[in-house]
Amino acid sequence: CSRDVSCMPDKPLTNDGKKKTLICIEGNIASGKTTCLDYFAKTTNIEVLTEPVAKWRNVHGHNLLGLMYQDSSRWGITLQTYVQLTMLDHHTRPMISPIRMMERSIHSAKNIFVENLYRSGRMPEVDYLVLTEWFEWIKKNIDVSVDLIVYLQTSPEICYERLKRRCRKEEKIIPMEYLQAIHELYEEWLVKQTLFNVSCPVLVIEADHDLQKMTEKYEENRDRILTPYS
Ligand code: DGT
Repeated sequence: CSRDVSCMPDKPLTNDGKKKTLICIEGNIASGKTTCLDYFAKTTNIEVLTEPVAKWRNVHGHNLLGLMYQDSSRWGITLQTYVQLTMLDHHTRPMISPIRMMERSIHSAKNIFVENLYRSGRMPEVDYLVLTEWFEWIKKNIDVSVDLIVYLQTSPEICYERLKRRCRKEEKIIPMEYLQAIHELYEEWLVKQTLFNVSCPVLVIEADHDLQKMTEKYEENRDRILTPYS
């Protein structure tokens, strides 16, 4: 997520003059992002924004997420255009607390999901180029910067098991290969950092464990995540 910061207005300040902070929780489908956000929402005075997935499932009566899973070559560009809009809405929404935690970001929508559609041959080059131009324009002209990425690192096999268990109807047709491809892109982007520029620190948390152990992990990492910004 490289960006030209020189022309960007500073992030708004809180009443006591502190800079506002955005932390994004990233990870594969069913990696446990919601559980992580729930934990921090319950135990701290920060604001939490979950992924706008409900909107993607009901665009004036159309289930865009479902359409994309049924026929990604046809509906990929439509979903990604809408995801980009809803993510931009989240990034630019006025902050009411000094720290905001957000599920995924406009950056993963583009760097992971659009990239995957394109690489797998399910998005034509021209759709990819138009989305890329939009994305670059947004980064240059609107502050969508992130202060910290928390990457919940899972194995695709565990995500597949969790996905089957939670039984979201649109996701029934997701094959293991899709989770593997998303996993590889996340690793390239956030761990190897060979895919796109990462312009903020990344904290990697192993997230294959059960709920109890994950809660302990969030407790252990709590200061590392929040203290620099408190
Ligand atoms: P969690 O708590 O880690 O299990 O995550 P969820 O279930 O709250 O959210 P997640 O990551 O599974 O995303 C919801 C659905 O939306 C899932 O089927 C993946 C899909 N999705 C999210 N962002 C994008 C995107 O930018 N493009 C595409 N094609 N699908 C996306």
